[in-house]
Amino acid sequence: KQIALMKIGIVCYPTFGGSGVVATELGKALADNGHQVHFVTYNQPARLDFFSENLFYHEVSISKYPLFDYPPYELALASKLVDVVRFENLDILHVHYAIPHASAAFMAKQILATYGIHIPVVTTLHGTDITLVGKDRTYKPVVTFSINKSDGVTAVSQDLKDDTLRFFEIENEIRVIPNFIDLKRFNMKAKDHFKKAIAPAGEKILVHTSNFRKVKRTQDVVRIFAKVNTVIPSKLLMVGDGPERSECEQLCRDLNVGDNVRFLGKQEAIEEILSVSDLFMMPSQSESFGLAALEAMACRVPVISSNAGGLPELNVEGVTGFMCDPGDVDGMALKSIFILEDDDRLKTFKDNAVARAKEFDLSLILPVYESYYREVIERS
Ligand code: GMT
Repeated sequence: KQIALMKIGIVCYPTFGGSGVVATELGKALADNGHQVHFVTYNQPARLDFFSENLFYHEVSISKYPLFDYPPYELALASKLVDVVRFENLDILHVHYAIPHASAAFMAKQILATYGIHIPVVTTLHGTDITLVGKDRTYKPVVTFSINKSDGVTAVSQDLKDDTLRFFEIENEIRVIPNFIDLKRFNMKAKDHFKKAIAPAGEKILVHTSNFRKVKRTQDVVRIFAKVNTVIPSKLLMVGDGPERSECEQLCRDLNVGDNVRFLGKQEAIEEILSVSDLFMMPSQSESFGLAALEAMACRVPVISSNAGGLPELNVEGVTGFMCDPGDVDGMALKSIFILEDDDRLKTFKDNAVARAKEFDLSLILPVYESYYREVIERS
């Protein structure tokens, strides 16, 4: 169905984190489809480093005064939103993350009403805003209020929707729209020279990508690998950076697997690393969707994950990989060995992984967002 072109404002954290990636990729795809997309953030979003006639970036700058111990970002954002909506004639605002984006959008909406301008606001819940931050009582009243005051609310998995309804008094309907993947970018690339350099004797390659926060249980990745490595000649690639990285490096030395583990830090061309990998590890304590696992599957990599949050909605048990309880290092090691020990079995899991990823292709999810925007504009 042909959707009329819209002017859409997008608010997100301009980082490599999943919510920033989803927001940026969505904005780029909407712009490719002819919509005019205005990003409003404090920094150029990480993946928005090219020119497109339909893409605009408005920087929220915060003046520093000695009086402010905590610069009021939310107010600067709300003021910027008022400005952008008024002068760019936006049709809708889509904010990613409840704190502080949904509450800033609510304030902007109230101010705009005084100019006789009505702007519908869609809030997308990504996970940490609900599962970690939102449950912190400090923010609970604001999160509840901003969700209830949004004109549309989406969550990236059914599990996140259920959690939100369980922990907050929500009167609004929440629509589940899962994360998506651009299969034109994420697909298996021929990178044999890289594979030979990493695994010269044909060892299997396990991989983990994250921001190395506690919730990712990165030390479990090392422990699982240490067990797998006793049975299967293998290498581990740890991609990304964050607070747990040095603990993981120390653990590699303690477990005597340092020679087989490479810490690659933050990497842009993640699809090239995934393309040489055989198994993706995501043992997270909590994970609302697991975009990094979807990126791996798109590059033909099966997934060993925990069964936390929305992961069972992505990883199909015994088909695209396996799931165990968070912290079940032995279970995840056994399942990893099961997949890696037989080349025919590994190939089947790889084929299944990419087939599953295709169900989340951008071309399928983009129209869902477009018609949701239209629905929200029409009813509000
Ligand atoms: O996983 C992170 O630490 C980043 C986090 C974020 O807030 O950007 O990602 C969350 O949103 C992603 C996009 O919707 C989801 O795919 C991730 O599962 C989710 N992370 C967690 O729930 C821990």
